Amino acid sequence: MTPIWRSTLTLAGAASLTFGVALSAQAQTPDLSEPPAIDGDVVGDHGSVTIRMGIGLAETSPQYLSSQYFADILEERSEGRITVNIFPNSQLGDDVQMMEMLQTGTLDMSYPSSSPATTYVEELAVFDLPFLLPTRDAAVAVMNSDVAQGMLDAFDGTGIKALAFSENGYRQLSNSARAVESPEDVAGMDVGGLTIRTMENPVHLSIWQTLGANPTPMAFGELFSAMEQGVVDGQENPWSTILTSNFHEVQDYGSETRHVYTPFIMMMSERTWDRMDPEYQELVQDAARQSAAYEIQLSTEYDDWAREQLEERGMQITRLDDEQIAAFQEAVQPVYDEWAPRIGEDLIEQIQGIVEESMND
Ligand code: TK8
Repeated sequence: MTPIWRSTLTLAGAASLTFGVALSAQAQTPDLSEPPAIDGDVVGDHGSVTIRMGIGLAETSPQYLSSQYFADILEERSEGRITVNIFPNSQLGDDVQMMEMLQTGTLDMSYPSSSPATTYVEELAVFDLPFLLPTRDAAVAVMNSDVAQGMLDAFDGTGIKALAFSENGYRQLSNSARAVESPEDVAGMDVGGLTIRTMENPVHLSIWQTLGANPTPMAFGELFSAMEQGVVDGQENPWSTILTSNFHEVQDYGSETRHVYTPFIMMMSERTWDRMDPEYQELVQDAARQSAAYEIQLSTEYDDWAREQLEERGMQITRLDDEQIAAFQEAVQPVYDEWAPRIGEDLIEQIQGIVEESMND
C-alpha cells in the first residue's frame, strides 16, 4: 500500500513541502542556485495560452524546479498571457503514456527520459549504452552537439516537438536484498539474480540480463509500490531521484555504479506547437533551452548531496573503486556487441569523438 501521505504529495505540491519539513528536520533540497535572471524581450499579444505539462518526478526534483523556471520565463515574457501548469509525480501518466498524449494532443508538454523515447527516434538509444559518457562535462558536450540537435529534429512528424535535452543523470543501483559491489552480487550465484525494474527500453533490459539480474520493465509511477510490495528487489536511477522519490524508505542498499547517463528531453505536443504564433514558439524554444541549462546545474548540485542524504537516512551505500567499475564495464561488453551494430557504429564513433574532445579541453 502507498502510504496516505504520499498521495498528499501528489495532490498538493506546496502543502507537501511543508508537510515534509514537519516530518523531519532534514533539508528537502541542497543549497541550490537561484534561477538566472529572466532576460529577453516581452513578446507581442497573440492571445492567452495555457500549457498543461506532466512530469514524472516530485516537487523537490531538479526537473520540477527547473520546469517552474520555464513557466516563470514564459509568464514574464508574455506579460502573463502564457501560463504553464505543472503536474508532478507521474500523476497524468508515465513517460510512455504522456508521450502518447502529446501525439494525440491531450497533453501539451512532458519531460521524459530519452530511453523510452527511442520508440520515436531510435538513435537516442546511443545514450543507453553503458559507460559511454565518462564525465558530466562529456555528457553535456554531447547533449549540446549538432548530433544531439539532429536527434531532437528527428522527432518532426511524430506528433512531438522535442525542445531541449537536460540531465536525468548517472544511474545508480539500489535494492532491498543485499550490498552490491560486483556483477556477481547482482547475479547472486547461489541465491538468484536481483529482480530489477528497468525503464521501458531494450538496451536497459539487455544490460541487466547480461549482468545476471531478472529485469522487468515497468512504469516509473508504479515503482515505489512495486518495491514496497517486494514485486521487484530494486531499480536504478540517479541519487537525486532515489531521494526525492523516497525510495530509501523501501531500499536498504545503494551502489554507485554510474552505469548509464540518461538525459531528459523537454517535449511539446506538435498540435500545441502548431497552434501557437511563431513569436510564442520562439519564446517557448528559448525558455526550454534556458530552463534545461538550469536543470543541469540543479542536478549537478543535487548529486553528491543526495547520496549523503540517503546515507543519513539509513541507506547503506557502496562506493565502487575504478577496478570494481571496470569489472561491471567488462561484464556488460556483450551489450555493446549486440547493440552497436543496431544503433550504428558511425553514430557511436561520433559520440566517442565528442567525448574525447571534451576530455582534452
Ligand atoms: C521520470 C522518469 C524517471 C526515469 C525512470 O518520468 O523511469 O527510471 O529515470 O526518472 O523519466
